[in-house]
Amino acid sequence: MNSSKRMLTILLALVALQWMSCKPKGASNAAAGGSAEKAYVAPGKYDEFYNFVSGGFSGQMSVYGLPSGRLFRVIPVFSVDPEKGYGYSEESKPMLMTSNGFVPWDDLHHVSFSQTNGEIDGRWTFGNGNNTPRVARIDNKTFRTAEIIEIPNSAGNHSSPFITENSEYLVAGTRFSIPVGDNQDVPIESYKDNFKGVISFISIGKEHGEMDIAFQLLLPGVNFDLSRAGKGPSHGWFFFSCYNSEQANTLLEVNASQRDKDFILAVNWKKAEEYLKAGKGVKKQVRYAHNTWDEKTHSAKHEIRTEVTVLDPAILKDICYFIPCPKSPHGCDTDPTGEYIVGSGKLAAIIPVFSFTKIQKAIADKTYDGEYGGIPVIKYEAALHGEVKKPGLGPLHTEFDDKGNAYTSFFVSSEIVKWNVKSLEVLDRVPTYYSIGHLSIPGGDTRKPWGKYVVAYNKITKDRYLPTGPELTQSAQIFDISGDKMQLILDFPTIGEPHYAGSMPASLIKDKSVKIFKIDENQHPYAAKGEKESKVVREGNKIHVYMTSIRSHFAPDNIEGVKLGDEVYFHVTNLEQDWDVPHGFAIKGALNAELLIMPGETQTLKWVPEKVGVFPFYCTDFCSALHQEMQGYLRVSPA
Ligand code: CUK
Ligand code: CUA
Repeated sequence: MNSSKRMLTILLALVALQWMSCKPKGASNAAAGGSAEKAYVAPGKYDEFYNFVSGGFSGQMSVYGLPSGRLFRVIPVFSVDPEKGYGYSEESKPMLMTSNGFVPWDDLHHVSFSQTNGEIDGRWTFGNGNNTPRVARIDNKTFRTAEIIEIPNSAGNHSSPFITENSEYLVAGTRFSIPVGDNQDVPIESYKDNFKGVISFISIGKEHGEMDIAFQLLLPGVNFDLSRAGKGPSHGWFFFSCYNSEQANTLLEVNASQRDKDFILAVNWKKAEEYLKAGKGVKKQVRYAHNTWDEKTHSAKHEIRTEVTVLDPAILKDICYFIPCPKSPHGCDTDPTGEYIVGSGKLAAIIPVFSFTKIQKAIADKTYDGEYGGIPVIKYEAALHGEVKKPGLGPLHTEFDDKGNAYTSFFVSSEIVKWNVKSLEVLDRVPTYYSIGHLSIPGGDTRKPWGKYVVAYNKITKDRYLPTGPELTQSAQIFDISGDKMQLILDFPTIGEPHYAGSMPASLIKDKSVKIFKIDENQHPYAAKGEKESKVVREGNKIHVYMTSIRSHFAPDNIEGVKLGDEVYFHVTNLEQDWDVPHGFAIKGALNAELLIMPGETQTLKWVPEKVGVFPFYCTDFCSALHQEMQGYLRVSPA
């Protein structure tokens, strides 16, 4: 057994032990008396922070309050959601279109917030889809998915959607290297020759946030895992962790962890911009979807784009640099000053911290250790600020407070470890219940952290909650970090598997929240802006019902003249102009019921009746004392 295999075996055994015993040693697993008060937000009072949490394979994002852990909203992103009619209404279906057709699922791992000058500005929240590589933008004014862009030349869009400090770019680094180019039908064995790692830089419109793929970098066939933008002095750079530098295409011989060190990739994206301007980019034909939600018509538009510009850093030598990083680096995080870059090797017993100043010097002096795939490899020691010694087992992710400290999650030893970024000294550790993945401090990935809480996102809960059959909830835990010692104050269950999450002060969003859509501004082509405009119009075999809803009736509410073979479109306009008075709509037997229509909005349910008869429809969302009466009938006659 070679040493790396032995190391892996030991670590796996430790993981197994951890999962069996599930009791981190020497710590109380309950919030101590007095500390629970810190998570208490009295009835009727608001939380201090919004917490946006990824839903993993549920394809959703959920929004909680910090520190109460109260769930406010689940935002469907890459999933259909009957509660909101997302993926059911004709208007929202195009959001989930891809170059492969309608894909109403994805695996959402990471969230990031738009930034201005390195601080969260509260405008947009982004999320990645791993499987059918996509990135979504959520409008924080409506808590709705406003845009989804597909990423070509990518598979397993894991290293995403991390953002630069003035929201210039989001990145999307491919987890799987794949064949790139015209011929995709190649032997898997030919990995080293034909498979490429690709990083996309997605530009973000200054005013409205529209995403576009500005350029892609063509790289050797490693797997990109996570990334962070530089800040302050390192603004203009991006750092990516990568593993499988062996470029193995099978794990059956533990190929992917043989090398003692994998890499952090440092990307000088300002340099890449210069090359683009100088026309060094190569245009490639591809197909990818770009879907946007129009706030005026309340409808999504789906288009296919066909071209990206690719830069090759093996030819353009001064865009990319590899830095050796021990043992399958997972997290890669930059501290608030922008000087320190923390790599976390999942199988390493130390945490290396790199210095941006030293990286710059190493590049100027060419302190290299040869090349990898045509890209210079900086000498480890030349880039290193220092190592955190024996911090714990299985370091994953690091966030920062506003006092120069770092907090790293340890999956295997199931704990959070606090250490000082400059001195590299370990200051405190607390157990998590159990097997933490990501952790998050409000603003903890930006230049301005609010170092009040750290939230752990755990993969396993075992004995923490009432059992719910074979599957138990995943969960988050809030720790107060305002003092020297971290203190557990609350456990709360999450929706789906939480990976990364972010929090921002409530004040950034709260007063900008949209309350209603103004009915006069509704430009939906089938809107009925008053009851008088309600009508039924036949166009060939299409029946358009211009329907209105207001407390507590629909107009029209008796519909006849529909024949078998017709397609019925219920265009329901909610005439209400009060906050939080949605109406729902569902009809008996329709395949894709239901709609939820917010005040001032028009949404459409398509229904193709399959039998003759009379079909009741009703409002599905309690709206008044007469909600139960809010109903109607539609008659279907033989063709
Ligand atoms: S990953 Cu889940 S714990 Cu996909 Cu960011 Cu590290
Ligand atoms: Cu409208 Cu219930």
